[in-house]
Amino acid sequence: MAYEYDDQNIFAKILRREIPNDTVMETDYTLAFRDIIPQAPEHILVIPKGFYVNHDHFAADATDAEVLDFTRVIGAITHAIGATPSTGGSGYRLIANTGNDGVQDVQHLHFHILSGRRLGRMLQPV
Ligand code: DGP
Repeated sequence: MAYEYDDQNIFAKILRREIPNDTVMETDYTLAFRDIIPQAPEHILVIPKGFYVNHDHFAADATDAEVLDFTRVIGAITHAIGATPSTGGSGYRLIANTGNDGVQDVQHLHFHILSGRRLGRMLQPV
């Protein structure tokens, strides 16, 4: 089943500048901004500017340039906030909630970058 992108989702409105955002990094293909309800000292959302519902959609349909840029922006941010273990950082977590079971609230692909405190185990064993 093909994905249908709803251009009324909140991140589409942020991309159109209808809603303000606290931008962390922006490129031709990618926007990163602070989450409105932070769950860690650093809680940043990274979204492609293209209209992709989730990572599956993005992986299938995005151009190589979009995929490369999105991946590099995430890497640049984790470095910029001092979270990367290779530079002495304490680490971080990437989350991409997807679909119903993944409890994805906003239907535009986004990765959460969470950092700045010990985050605990992600899930409890079944
Ligand atoms: P998810 O459940 O993975 O779809 O996460 C959606 C996230 O989006 C959630 O952590 C809160 C955040 N969010 C929702 N509305 C806004 C908004 O208007 N601005 C910003 N910056 N973040 C938002």
